[in-house]
Amino acid sequence: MIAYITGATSGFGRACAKRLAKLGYDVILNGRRKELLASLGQEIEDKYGVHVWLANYDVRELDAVKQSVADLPASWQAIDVLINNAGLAVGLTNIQDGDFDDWNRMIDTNIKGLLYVTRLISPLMIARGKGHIINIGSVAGKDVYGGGNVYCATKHAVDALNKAMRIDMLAYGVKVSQIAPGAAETEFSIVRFKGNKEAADKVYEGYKPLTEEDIADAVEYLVKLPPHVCVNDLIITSLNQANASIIHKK
Ligand code: NDP
Ligand code: 8X3
Repeated sequence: MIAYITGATSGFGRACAKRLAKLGYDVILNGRRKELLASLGQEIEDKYGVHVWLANYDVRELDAVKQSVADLPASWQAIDVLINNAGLAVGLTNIQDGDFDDWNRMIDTNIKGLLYVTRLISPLMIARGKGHIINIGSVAGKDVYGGGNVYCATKHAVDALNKAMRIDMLAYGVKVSQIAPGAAETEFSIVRFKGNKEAADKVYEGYKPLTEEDIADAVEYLVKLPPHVCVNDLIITSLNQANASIIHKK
């Protein structure tokens, strides 16, 4: 069994990579930070005794994605699970104050990157008549919140693409599932607030947010389902969060 995880150097991606390795999957790890990728790969090999392939590229770079997939040895092309996880929010401002570069980073990573990887990996699954694509969306793909405009739009796009992929893969035995998490304490807010840890910490004050392990639990549940069962969409929040904009804080 082989799992391909984008954005594996941190947060959900890292936890899912470890969890799938624990379940016996050989893992293909993607991310931009080469050292983190290498150390995670070593840790996984040492701890779980599975094989690891490093796919060190930026999902926004189509040529790099193509090259990396083309470089996969035949034995690594039998991918059973693809987790489209690489993504980010950058900034939290009203549209009229928005930063063009922030918008491009989110759109290029969260939408176009997910499309590039899916376009190149899904034919490998179709050729084998099986596979499972798990898209990491967000509650921000179900609702919007102040200042979240472009990030929310990218996650609404993931929500739409998840539904569309489900239709497109239907005849080929390939499952498509979305996990749409609420607030989880990872590097997400540090990235959103461009390294401002104080602003990032405030997001998680006054309640217990989700953890990366909670999302790994959901992935484990999805990949363990019987072959005839496909969960199409899974919204997961902490006890204190009702939707993208309402969190009950003490
Ligand atoms: P982290 O910031 O902890 O992890 C993001 C991962 O994405 C990192 O491994 C990063 O690796 C990778 N990444 C970012 N840009 C690129 C790129 N251009 N190419 C390749 N990899 C990239 O955040 P999370 O784990 O929280 O986020 C994972 C996903 O979950 C994202 O899609 C996010 O939108 C979504 N999400 C997060 C929620 C949260 O509250 N935390 C809630 C709902 C959804 P590197 O920097 O090494 O490239
Ligand atoms: C990430 C969580 O709170 O920005 O998708 O919607 S949130």
